[in-house]
Amino acid sequence: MIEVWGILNVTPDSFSDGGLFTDAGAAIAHARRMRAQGADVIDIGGESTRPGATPITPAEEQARILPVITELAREGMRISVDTVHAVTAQAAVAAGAEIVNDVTGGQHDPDMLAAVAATEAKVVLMHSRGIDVLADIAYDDVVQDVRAHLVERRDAALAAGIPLERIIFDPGFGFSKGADDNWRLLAGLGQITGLGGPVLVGTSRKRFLGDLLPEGANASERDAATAATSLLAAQHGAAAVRVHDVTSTVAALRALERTNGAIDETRRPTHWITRLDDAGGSITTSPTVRVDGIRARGYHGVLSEERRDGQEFVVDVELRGKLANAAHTDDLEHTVNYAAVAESVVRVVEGDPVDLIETLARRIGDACLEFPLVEHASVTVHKPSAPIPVPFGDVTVSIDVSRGGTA
Ligand code: PMM
Repeated sequence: MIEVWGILNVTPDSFSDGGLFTDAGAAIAHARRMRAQGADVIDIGGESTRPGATPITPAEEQARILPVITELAREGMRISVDTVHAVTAQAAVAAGAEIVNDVTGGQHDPDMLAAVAATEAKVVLMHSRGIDVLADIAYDDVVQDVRAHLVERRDAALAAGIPLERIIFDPGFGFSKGADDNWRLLAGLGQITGLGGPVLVGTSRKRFLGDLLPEGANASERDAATAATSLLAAQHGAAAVRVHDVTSTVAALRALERTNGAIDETRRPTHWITRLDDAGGSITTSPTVRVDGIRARGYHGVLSEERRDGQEFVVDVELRGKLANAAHTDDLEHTVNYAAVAESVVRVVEGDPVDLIETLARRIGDACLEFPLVEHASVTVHKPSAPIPVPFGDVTVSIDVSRGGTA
């Protein structure tokens, strides 16, 4: 399952939970609760990004969060520190934080990237146009703009000496984005993955989710919508989600996990994300190889003239199986050679005559399964010249054949 980061705002004024955990004891208790609910990481912030929140000094910020980080790290929790200040990041890492989550991607504090580079910590580079969540929200193409910005921040982080393995990307839902931008970004998340590192998604209780609820619903009523968008993010390739209510999102992600576990790997619809490439962080869908309109003359049919004169058969095949690696290796060995498939189909059509197109389709399916990486073949056989005494367009028979039997 993807990681769930539980949000712990040790602030008097965060937008949905401000003031709840300002006391270190209450904050620690809440973190323990989130861990019990299934949080993998606790993301601790001491300064609110809410519009109009009072800026605080790094010293005040540290006074709020360091005692909490120290205790939670002592208890073995994985901690991320949500800060835009380099000195706070350094102090938090020294206190046991393993991730620095900077909502400005290192742009607010010019010392941030170098400060992280000097530690072993990971860094979250989030897309925003500054700390002000309402700032400047015009985009040509929000997905491509966010992607380009994250590439630029990644390159700045690399130049500062942070290796790629320590970089996490975040498109910054709700930060300098209109409601439609957020939905577009969620739909286009697959284009943000593949930057070389995992993607974190934080939709939790954000204003755009309010669109889904009755007017006047408050921020804490957005948890079901958060669970839904976190699940969508997971399906689009996110490696982690950052949420306030851990229980609801963990349940949603477990539902996804159970469903995925129940589906034969290779029978997933191709638009499903099937693999998170640990090495590159890029996402690969399980490819489907199709060859349509393979033509060959055959002598199949129940009528004597069909057996005598033959006719044209047209075949479409769609192949699925262990083909995902090819997209990474660029090696023909890791997929199926469609020219060889087409030749094999022709051999079957030109081979021993049978009465029924069903039998022919089945034989073609079996021939496809002789290619070692192919596990499923969908075959459609067209018989456009079938002897039918009325005008008609086409006759087809389709069959699915899988290793271990016909589907
Ligand atoms: N959102 C908030 C704060 N920090 N950090 C990351 N990486 N991604 C986010 O989307 C994000 C963030 C907004 O405030 P909140 O702490 O109340 O959710």
